[in-house]
Amino acid sequence: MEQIQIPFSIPMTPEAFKSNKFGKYNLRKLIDMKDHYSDKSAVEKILINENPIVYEFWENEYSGPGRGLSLGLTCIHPGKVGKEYYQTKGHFHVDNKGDEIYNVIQGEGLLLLYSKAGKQEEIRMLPGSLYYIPGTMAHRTVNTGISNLVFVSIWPPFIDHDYEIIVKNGFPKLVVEGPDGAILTENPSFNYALLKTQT
Ligand code: S6P
Ligand code: ZN
Repeated sequence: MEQIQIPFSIPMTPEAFKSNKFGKYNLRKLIDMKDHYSDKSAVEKILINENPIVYEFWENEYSGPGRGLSLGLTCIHPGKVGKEYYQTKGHFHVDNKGDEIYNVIQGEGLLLLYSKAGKQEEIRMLPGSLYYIPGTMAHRTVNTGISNLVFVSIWPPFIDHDYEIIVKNGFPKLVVEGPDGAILTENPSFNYALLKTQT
């Protein structure tokens, strides 16, 4: 990929990242996400007729000299699979390395976090707010609104993302539609014992 000239500026919108071919583009459609929803029959039902886009993100990994910063932009589309809202896969940073900053531009959502040591947290995401994610905590974002949830992320370069344990174990909480909007429920398939075998 072409190295971006530094310094630079770019509008914090999916359109700008798309038209500037800024960073590596990643598309996640429902078929890619089928292991990340607890209601498997709801996934299969949708896939009979369509394979909707759940989210897209652009990642610009810093690869220049010295200490740089990597950055990306994520756009989660609005929608649900059964009662569960559209969400990212979620990941750990390998070796618990590298904290991260999220800055929400548009939409509303929830940031789900947990650590292998048993700490967990769920934080509301709103435009104009900034979120500090410790490198020890897995993070997933959920779009609980009716428009795109768009946020910028900034992290130190050379971080590997670990998705494997999330595929097996999910997150401690599910975000589902309640009578008056999104609610958090316990994920019956989540097993802390499985995490104890991980470092
Ligand atoms: C990278 C950062 C984000 C996510 C993006 C997609 O450290 O946390 O750029 O990669 O939001 O989520 P996921 O879980 O599919 O990587
Ligand atoms: Zn991350």
